[in-house]
Amino acid sequence: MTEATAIRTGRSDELMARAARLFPGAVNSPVRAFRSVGGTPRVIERAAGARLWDMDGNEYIDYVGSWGPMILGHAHPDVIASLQQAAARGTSYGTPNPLEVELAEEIVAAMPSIERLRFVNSGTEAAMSALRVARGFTGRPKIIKLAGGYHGHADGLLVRAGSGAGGIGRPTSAGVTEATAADTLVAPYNDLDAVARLLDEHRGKVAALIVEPVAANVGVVPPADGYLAGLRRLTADAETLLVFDEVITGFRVARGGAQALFGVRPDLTVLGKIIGGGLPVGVYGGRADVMAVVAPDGPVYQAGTLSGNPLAMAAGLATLRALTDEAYEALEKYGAELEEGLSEHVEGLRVTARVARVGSLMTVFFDDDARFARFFHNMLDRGVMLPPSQQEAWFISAAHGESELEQTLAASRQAFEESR
Ligand code: KE4
Repeated sequence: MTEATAIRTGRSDELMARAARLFPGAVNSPVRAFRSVGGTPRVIERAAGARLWDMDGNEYIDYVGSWGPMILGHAHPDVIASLQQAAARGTSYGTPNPLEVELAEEIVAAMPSIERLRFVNSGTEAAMSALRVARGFTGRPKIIKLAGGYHGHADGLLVRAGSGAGGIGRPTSAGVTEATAADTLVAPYNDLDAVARLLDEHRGKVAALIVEPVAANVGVVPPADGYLAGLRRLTADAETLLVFDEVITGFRVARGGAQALFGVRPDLTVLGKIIGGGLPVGVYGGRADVMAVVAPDGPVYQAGTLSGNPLAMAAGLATLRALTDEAYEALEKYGAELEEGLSEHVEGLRVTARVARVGSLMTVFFDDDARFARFFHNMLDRGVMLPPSQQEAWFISAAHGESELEQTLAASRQAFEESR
């Protein structure tokens, strides 16, 4: 469907009208609402491989990938089979279970910096818990985050956040008290001097610095050369814990995440998305001496009814086990070819845009949001579903292949022309 031939049966719109009477913004997460691109979100009825189908029967190549988890593509047979087997044994026990142990062992094998970990149910919960652990371990009150970094919606992290929070233009979300925000210090991303100044001004007070080792909630912005190593050095000198938020990059930019790709060992790591294979999951973990403060061993409390849930563990395990070297090679090959094709269109058509990529994470940056919005809808109407925000990354899956590449590049050539 490279011509703009969207089918309208009204089924998607009817569902959205009902949703509007139930959910704020008719959605269960703000960025899905199309607010920064306009128009009405499509209601997706099913997905398989690299594609989605909406309630009106339109087919889309998917670059949202559920915001990261679907690195294998949708409805991967191993994941579905694993989920069916797990579900037949019951959906949740609230007790230790074998799958949580097996998934934890896969994670630790890939990320040796994680010596002990705890499963939770979202990236938000993982980041929030990691910072409570850092404060409990160090006895210090402050944290440093980077402007545009998004680490979920815990109060203290909704300060100069990216993703949907950045888009709403408020430096701090309503409902977050000034007192809470006061313990969150913010430095510009990729600016080591600014971090050094904060650590010096607040000497002995900073429990942790949390960073997305590849910024992906302001679009994709790789770390400057030496930046992550510089953060490692500065935080070690200040006895501040370095927390890598690898909810997006973990098992995405490399099997060992950004910490493997860039060779920097954090004290704590936050994971989510891919390790759950599309089911609710998060992990926080790291140095054994730091994690020793977590209840019931230590005084830092954290708990969760569905933590280590067998279904999420089963989907995560099947996903990590299917992420072979060949899968990573395919992800890199597709990402490189898509980046090259899009860049050729940008240069050939003299479009004011640029392409940024780290592995299978990508963003096309336009010089203004209105142009991005036009590009987004031109692509959507040609059967290519991009993340509906300039702040978000495109997520490529191992299921994206030659036909998706050809269709995406054909659609983008026309979409670039029409968005000028
Ligand atoms: P969740 O609580 O949404 O599982 O994870 C929060 C989170 C933590 N850290 C990073 C680096 C993240 O990107 C996220 C969530 N990512 C957004 C998209 N950029 C999720 C999509 C949404 O909010 O609907």
